[in-house]
Amino acid sequence: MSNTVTQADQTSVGDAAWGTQAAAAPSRLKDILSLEDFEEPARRYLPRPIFGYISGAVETNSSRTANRAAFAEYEFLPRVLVNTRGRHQKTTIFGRTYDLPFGFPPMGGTSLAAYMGDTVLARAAAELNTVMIQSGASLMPMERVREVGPTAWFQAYLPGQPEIITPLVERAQRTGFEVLVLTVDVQVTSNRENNVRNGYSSPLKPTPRLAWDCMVRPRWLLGTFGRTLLNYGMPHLENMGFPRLPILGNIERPNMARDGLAWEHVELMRRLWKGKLVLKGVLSPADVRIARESGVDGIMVSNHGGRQLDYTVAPLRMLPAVVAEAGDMTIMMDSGIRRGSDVLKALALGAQFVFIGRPFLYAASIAGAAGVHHGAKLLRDEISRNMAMLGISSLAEMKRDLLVPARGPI
Ligand code: FNR
Ligand code: LAC
Repeated sequence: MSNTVTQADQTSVGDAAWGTQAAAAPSRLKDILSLEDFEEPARRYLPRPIFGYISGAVETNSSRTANRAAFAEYEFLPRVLVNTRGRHQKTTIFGRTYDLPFGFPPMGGTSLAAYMGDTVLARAAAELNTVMIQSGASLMPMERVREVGPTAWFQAYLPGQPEIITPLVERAQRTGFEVLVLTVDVQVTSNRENNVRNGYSSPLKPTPRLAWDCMVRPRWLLGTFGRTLLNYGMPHLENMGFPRLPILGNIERPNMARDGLAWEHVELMRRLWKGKLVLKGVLSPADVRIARESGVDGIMVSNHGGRQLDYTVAPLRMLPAVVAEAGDMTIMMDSGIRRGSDVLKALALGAQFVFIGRPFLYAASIAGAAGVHHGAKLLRDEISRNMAMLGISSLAEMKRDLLVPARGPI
């Protein structure tokens, strides 16, 4: 990779390892200068229904748009003449110290978009010493992902049925995950008109249109899907708590009564699960309080990347109120983060860790592990540069007084 791609900050900790990854980045990544730049090559690589599923949101896309807009509501108030040559991004959550303040959130269908996507992301996260969360809607058995990803967490999709909850929680426990994430903002399938328009469904229905959409993406057809079929056979939903279900076929998913999931089931999970328990998709401070009282260890403040309830408030805007109710719980956030400046704003508003979804899935699609490492390096360099210009050497110093409301009174 040429020097024009990023100006790596040579002063910060751990640069030797990053240098190796940078040298290995293939030339097709040379024009990718920011996380947003992964989207266009991914659109050209992926079949239309799959790209549409990843990039899409719900109904009017208001939440997805507002997630990005929220970051512009805050500006930096930097401090100067501070020696930051020893700056680093080490972040401790749940008793483990990671090298980065950002990780990869759960994304269903990852291994359909990227060859071995779940293990690629899990392994890359371990190499980067950060967190990857395997989705319950993933296409590789959790046991295999955990084997290559010692820093991976598992995210469950569960209905309000103890007979489904108990075996899945026990399986994740046996597999050795230390953190279990329960996603609570998918009570029902959301109204994703873009999926209907683009011909996406899960499982995918074999139609002439789907065949055509795949044929016009030969690199994906051979390099991702064909290669998967050849080496591993048809991908299946493996971790949903119902029998394995192929990702392609004229089959319906078993109907899971997720709208019956309630706090009593969180209490059941709390009794069963010995590790850290996290709820993903909580936004209301009232729910944060109940979570705290129920013995939950962490909250991911999230609106699912704007993919569930349209017009749901942008998570960034709820952070201060959530933190006020959090007690000892760990507060994490995702939805709309694309820049190092976004990460730093979320940390200033009280998040201890953040996750970035779509860009890292695109990165894994178009360039596998090298793409994921390249994306992580871009973001890590942005954070490092911004830390120097803000006058901070550790992320614990990224406090609210380094922000001002955009265009508002100071
Ligand atoms: C998701 N997300 C998600 N969340 C979850 O809890 N379980 C899941 O299986 C999925 N699946 C999924 C698939 C795809 C393709 C995307 C893009 C997202 C939501 C995800 O974890 C995260 O909350 C958002 O992606 C964060 O927003 P950004 O960074 O994509 O804007
Ligand atoms: C999604 C589901 C899998 O966001 O959570 O597509």
